[in-house]
Amino acid sequence: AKLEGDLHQALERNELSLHYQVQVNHQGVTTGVEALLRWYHPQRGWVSPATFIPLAEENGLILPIGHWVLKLACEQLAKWAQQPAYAALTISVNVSSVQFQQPGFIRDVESLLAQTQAPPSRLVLEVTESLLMSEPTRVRSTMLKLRSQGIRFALDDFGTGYSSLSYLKRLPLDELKIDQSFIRELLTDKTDAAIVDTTILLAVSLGLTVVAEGVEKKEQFDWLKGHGCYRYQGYLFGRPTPIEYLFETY
Ligand code: G
Ligand code: G
Ligand code: MN
Ligand code: NA
Repeated sequence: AKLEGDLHQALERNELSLHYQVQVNHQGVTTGVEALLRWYHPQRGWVSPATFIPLAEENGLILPIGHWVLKLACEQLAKWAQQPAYAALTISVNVSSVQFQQPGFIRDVESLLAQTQAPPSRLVLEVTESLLMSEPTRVRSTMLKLRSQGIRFALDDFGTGYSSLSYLKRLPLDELKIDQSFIRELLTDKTDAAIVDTTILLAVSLGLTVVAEGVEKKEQFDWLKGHGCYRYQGYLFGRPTPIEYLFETY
């Protein structure tokens, strides 16, 4: 309960920050970044979003926090749009189901894009299988409205939730992110290799971009390249990093 109380003040006290992790293509060239929230607590040090996001979802703080993350990402996209070397980069933002399903979500995203002048086609919203399950008809309609503005959607942590292939058919998805738990032992575990291989084939034949997460070794990168995956994210290419150091760390 103490941690929850502190979370109320975290935003005002500037304890939250946004780190970015690069996504690369098969040549290792950066195509975009994923925004990852970080909380530096004055006494506890770094608190993982895996700990505080569930609390924030329960007490509603995910709404102002999620808004703040989206605002920062849009401001960054607007800055990059002015610089030819960065203008094509995308920013992927994790969107909680609670945030996505609030009645004002479409309006909020639209007004942030308008205020910041961020190019909508560079914004990727990462949603999870649990969101798609919750209220498929309404979720689909929200996705279609946002997509008509050019915003793209990625299905995050693919394969770890209650995946139903019917979502892939009915929802306007652009990207599928293979969860890092399948990548970790890809080279030694035949089941993981079969799952990843099949997921890539499925995604490609549906016209979706596949992103492999948690790529840490050159050998995993080579295997994935050889099996038709064209986007990668993981420590091999870069750790989540403050924006100032993003393009200087490797
Ligand atoms: O960055 P890290 O691996 O510690 O993230 C842990 C979890 O927190 C991941 O599931 C990630 O999707 C989630 N997460 C990170 N940043 C955000 C954010 O800005 N919003 C939401 N809703 N989840 C986030
Ligand atoms: O659930 P989501 O995919 O949004 O969470 C991404 C999480 O994975 C972040 O917390 C990020 O810090 C972590 N991550 C990113 N790359 C790697 C990696 O190569 N190895 C491991 N173990 N974790 C990673
Ligand atoms: Mn994610
Ligand atoms: Na993920």
